Amino acid sequence: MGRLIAISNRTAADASARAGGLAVAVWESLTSTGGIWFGWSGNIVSGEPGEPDVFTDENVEFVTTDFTEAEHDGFYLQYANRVIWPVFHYRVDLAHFGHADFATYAAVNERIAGLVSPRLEKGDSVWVHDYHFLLMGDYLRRGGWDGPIGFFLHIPFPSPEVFHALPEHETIARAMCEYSVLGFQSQTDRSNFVRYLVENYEAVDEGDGWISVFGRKIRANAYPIGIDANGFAKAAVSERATTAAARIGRFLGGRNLVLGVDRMDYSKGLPQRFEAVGKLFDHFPATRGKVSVTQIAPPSRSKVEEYRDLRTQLDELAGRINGDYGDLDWIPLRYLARSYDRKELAGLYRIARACLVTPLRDGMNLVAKEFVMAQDPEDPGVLILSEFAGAAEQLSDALIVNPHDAYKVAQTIYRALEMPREERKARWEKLRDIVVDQDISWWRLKFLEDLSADLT
Ligand code: ADQ
Repeated sequence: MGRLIAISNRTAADASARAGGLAVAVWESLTSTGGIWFGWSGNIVSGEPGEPDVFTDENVEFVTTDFTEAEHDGFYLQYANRVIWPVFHYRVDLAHFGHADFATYAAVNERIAGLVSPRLEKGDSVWVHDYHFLLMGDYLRRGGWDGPIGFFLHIPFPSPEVFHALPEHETIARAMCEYSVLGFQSQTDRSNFVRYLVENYEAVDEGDGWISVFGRKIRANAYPIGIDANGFAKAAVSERATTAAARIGRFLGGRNLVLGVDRMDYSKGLPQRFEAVGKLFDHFPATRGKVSVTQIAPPSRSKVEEYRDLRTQLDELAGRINGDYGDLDWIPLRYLARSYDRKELAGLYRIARACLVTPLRDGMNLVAKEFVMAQDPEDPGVLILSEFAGAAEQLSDALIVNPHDAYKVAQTIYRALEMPREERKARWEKLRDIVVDQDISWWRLKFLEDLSADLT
């Protein structure tokens, strides 16, 4: 394979950002082949953006550009995060549609494509990431590039009926079909996309991922993203992890820990989860005083109104549950609105008796996989996983729940707490095998193999 050219909203230009899943995978791919990584610098400027910042680290060149205030607002805050994000997570009710914002979204895709096109050389492969750049392939084709372009969608692709709510659905779908390979997190997402093309544009699913549509053939497959599984298992027994576990252990005082770890986002189902916790203490009185639920949820996108509203809602719900059930020496539901270092999180996962991963919709959900890898093989905790997380397709040996059914979630938490060690071990071993086999390197190689097949 020749050079790899990656495009994502944020890059790992700052070495400390290379700890996250996506950043690690893209960085590994780029260093193994050499290449260029394009994206936003993270800066917002009041005038014109000026020349991009170009620098090299190892054999990777970074090309990052500032956004103007209008671009940051229309492209990032509005169209990406207040239109695509809610619609793709089935929350059409939260979308704020606006033609002007779509125009800015398209203009940013076009401007960044304009930085990429002149730097492309024969033999290169382009890999575009996520919902910020759905139109990138189209602009690169218009710029004259006819080599392979892959696209990976980190978030769900909604059912055709929901996708139709997007006023620009046809423009977006046609642009997506300019990619050579389209990657989705799950079979559900892939079949939603294909069904949309079949129902609207007489596409034909040719098998083995191939689809004929708009007079050409493209490839669409599910490539479930993984984590650095062995690295995470090591992190869970590091000194930092053990110290974090000991700190929370002092607070627990022998009680069982039920843990949640999420970015504070309405797709993660946090109010519904808190309601289920209330039902746990209500319907299963044996848990009162014996279980401590801790939810870690650092605020994200706090410039967006819906995210500020969520924060208020969670504060109220947690306050009410603690008011109703708490006692002088027991806080039933602790909610920490901050982030923790990866090793500290690993230590917390390891000490938890159960982990609540109950999003209403999620592309994959890496927390579920991290929790699995952090467990003590001799005494593992139980994963409670939403049927609406992409991870549920792979992790079917978790306790699978419908996050909207608060009573059932409460009952499942109780079941997890009562589960005999033998059953916990048997379930965990199956989960671990999948997370180890289908790790981050497996994901990257599987995608790049299909992308390079397009070169022949
Ligand atoms: P996210 O929506 O961010 O990712 P997720 O997959 O769970 O969701 O990844 C979150 C990451 O942030 C995990 O690595 C987790 O450890 C970390 N994290 C969460 N809370 C934290 C905290 N309090 N402190 C520190 N770290 C924290 C998007 C999609 C997902 C998809 C990923 C990758 O929405 O569906 O799985 O991209 O493709």
